[in-house]
Amino acid sequence: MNQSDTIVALATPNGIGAIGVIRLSGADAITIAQKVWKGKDLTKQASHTLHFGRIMDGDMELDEVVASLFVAPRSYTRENVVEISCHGSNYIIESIIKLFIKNGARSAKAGEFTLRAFLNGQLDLSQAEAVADLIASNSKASQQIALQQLRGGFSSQLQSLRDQLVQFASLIELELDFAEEDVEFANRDQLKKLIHEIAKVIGSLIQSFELGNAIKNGVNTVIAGRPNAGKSTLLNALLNEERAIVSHIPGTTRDTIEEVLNIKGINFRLIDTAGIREATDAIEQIGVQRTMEKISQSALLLYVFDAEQITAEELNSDLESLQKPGIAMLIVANKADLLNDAQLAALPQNALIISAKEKQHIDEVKQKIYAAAIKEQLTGHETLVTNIRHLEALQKTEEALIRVLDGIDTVTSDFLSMDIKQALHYLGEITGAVTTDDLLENIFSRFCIGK
Ligand SMILES: Nc1nc2c(ncn2[C@@H]2O[C@H](COP(=O)(O)OP(=O)(O)OP(=O)(O)O)[C@@H](O)[C@H]2O)c(=O)[nH]1
Ligand SMILES: [Mg+2]
Repeated sequence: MNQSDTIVALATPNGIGAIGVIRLSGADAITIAQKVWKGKDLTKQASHTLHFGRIMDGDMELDEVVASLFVAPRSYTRENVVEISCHGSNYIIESIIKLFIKNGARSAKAGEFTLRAFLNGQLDLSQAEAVADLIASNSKASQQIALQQLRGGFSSQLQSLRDQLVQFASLIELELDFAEEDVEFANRDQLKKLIHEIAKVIGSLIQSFELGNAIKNGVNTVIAGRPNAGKSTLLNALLNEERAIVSHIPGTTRDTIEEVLNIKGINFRLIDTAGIREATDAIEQIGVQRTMEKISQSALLLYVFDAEQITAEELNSDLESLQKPGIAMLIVANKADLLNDAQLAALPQNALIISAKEKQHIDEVKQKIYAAAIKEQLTGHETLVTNIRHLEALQKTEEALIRVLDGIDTVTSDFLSMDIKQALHYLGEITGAVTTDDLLENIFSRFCIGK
């Protein structure tokens, strides 16, 4: 990717809208815009100003537009940037982009504006990734953590740890130069203390991934149980919408049904499933298989049973067979409206007693769902790791730190130096202090064009 080109792309979504915004960035952005511009001379205007004018293809007027001017380095990419707000017709947008290309710009690749912002020092890598997360955020909580990461909460924390470690690395390097004399510039006790400190931060960041991932990607929540337990009725009650077919015939739901439910800013992907039993036909059998697959891919299982019909043996055998490590289970006793007091008293202590049909205690189910996934109070300001790439780099950093600690009193400076460098390398991968072309390509190709 050539950094000196001036690039152009539509920054707003494809399709018809009231306006479309076309973004030009690069050394020649303003002069290229000026070539097709009828209005005040854009090359003579101050940064951060708006100008009304016309885009001309030769003598032909294409549109009346507003140009926003950002003069380097005071722009998102730190290059000259012109944003043209035109009328949102596909024809106009395409014609203007073509015109800019004819006059010396080239089409931007996915994420190229943000890549430039990163390469020009406007954002570090984890902040650049936060831009993509922010664009993709679809709930309050996911928007909040993306924003937190964009503000640099995550990277500044890592950066200061890394800086301290760099100091030690250089002292140890110095020892290498004096290898003959057996001197120790880097105080080993201080180094140990620092490594412990860093390892603690890294450890808690690694732990935060579970929650971070839940917030960013939603929590898979399966509703499962025997046929006719009222699973689909519960799904509908939770969504407050007649989404799934409900009937008195056991085996009504055959395929899985997925819908997103937002509880207090977190997205839960509710999955209603085919009732589990010895299937009576091939299609139902596939349905039951799917149920089992969905359960194994979930973070949370709502086990629903018909409190009027089920026997104690059936209940115990269900609970035993469905309990899986790593999957939280909520036990929901349904059809409470059909039970007398004695029957109610006989239900398991830990069961949530509800009537899906009468919409009784549905809010309690929601609260329990939320509490099962989100264990601590969210303030919106916590540093949470949401990105698999970061998680992997953190895990590798942790491994390298453990090697440093293991060897600190026994190995020679050169080995110690190697392990510290490894830790630095992986820490640097998160913020972008260490990058490779592959890594950048991988990250930015996932962005949308125009960002
Ligand atoms: N009385 C009463 N009936 C309920 C309740 N919940 C569901 N039902 C009834 O139980 C029957 C089965 O409900 P569904 O929601 O289709 O059950 P399901 O678990 O999805 O069943 P399958 O899809 O066949 O596995 C329907 O006739 C519902 O009206 C409840 O809380 N009280
Ligand atoms: Mg059903």
